[in-house]
Amino acid sequence: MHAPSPAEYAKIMRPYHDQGVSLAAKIGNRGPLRWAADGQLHPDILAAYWAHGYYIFEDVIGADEIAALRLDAADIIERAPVSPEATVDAKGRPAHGLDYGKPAYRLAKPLADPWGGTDLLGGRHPTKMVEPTPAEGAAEYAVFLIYGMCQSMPAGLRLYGHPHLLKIAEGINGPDFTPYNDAIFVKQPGLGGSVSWHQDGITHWDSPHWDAGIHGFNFQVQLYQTTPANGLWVLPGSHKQGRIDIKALVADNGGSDRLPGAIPLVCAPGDVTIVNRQMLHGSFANYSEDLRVSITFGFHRRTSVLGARPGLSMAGIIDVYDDAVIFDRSAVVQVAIDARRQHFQMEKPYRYQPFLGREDEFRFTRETQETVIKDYFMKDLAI
Ligand SMILES: O=C(O)CCC(=O)C(=O)O
Repeated sequence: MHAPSPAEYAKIMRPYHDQGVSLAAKIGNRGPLRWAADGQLHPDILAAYWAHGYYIFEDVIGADEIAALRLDAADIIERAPVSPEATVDAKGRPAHGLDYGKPAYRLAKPLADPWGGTDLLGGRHPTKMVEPTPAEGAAEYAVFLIYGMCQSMPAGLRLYGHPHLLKIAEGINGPDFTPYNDAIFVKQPGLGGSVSWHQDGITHWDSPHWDAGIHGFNFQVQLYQTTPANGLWVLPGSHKQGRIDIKALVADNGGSDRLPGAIPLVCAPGDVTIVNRQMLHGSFANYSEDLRVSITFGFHRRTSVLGARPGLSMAGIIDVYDDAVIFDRSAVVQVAIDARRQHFQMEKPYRYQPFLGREDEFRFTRETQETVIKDYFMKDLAI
């Protein structure tokens, strides 16, 4: 297929969008957060999540908090380097994050698929998405992903300690859950690249303990309205299928990346999705006029991580995830809980089981900014 223009691509995608939206409406799997009488996540929501592999929680993050997150996110998007090798932003200022232990940004060519068909990230994106031709005069690179929000964004750190989100993580992974990583997916209008179809999990597919929850789940907190054109798509139920032969699936679909049965996660600002990391999911190049900024962060069962060898970007960086590494990375959650407590004084903080009784050692202070938050993403628990 020749590379379509954004207008041609919009036409091609239209019927697929309509199909996906109507399928999503049939499944449901969305609504406000609901709690059971014992304060746990409502069992109906948990059952719906385990049945389909995703859930959309509506209106979880309040307008003021979304506004603060938007400001922080806009600031670091603006301060990105202009190219992968550059040390200055588009205004010629020193780029943000130059002193970080790992690059804070992943840039991509406009409307491109930077991972599809490559060996990157364990080769988990084996096929390439359609790459439309960007409009004339488009920037040479666009921000694709941003890492390290707990260090870069005060509102991002507070979000990481959100009591309702952490209670959801507890409901899915148990009270001793561990974090995974965080990354902000940015899809600027007419520039945002695609994320080729993939399953996130890497390490546990052949485990004798394999089940639908062994690779954890990811939140996405949506800062703007998401649409079928700029949003994340998932194949409902695919988290229960084991490792999927994505190449064969696309080949059987005549080589098209418009996989049948998939649905878009259409959200309002402040909605939060959970997506099982074993789900087949991906997103298309954002030819539309709508910005998407999705704050993405995941959580695991502790039993999945303890003793595991790291995968994805952490492969070869840490040998094995032992108690000490898990504790160090989990401390970010505890410090985030305290950063939130200091800011939202009327809110009841989440009580994180691994740190019960040690809260005073992990307050949000100048010291823990250095000892816990600085370069925390060098210890991501990636499996
Ligand atoms: O939001 C997107 O476009 C991609 C998200 C994704 O691939 C992930 O969370 O693993």
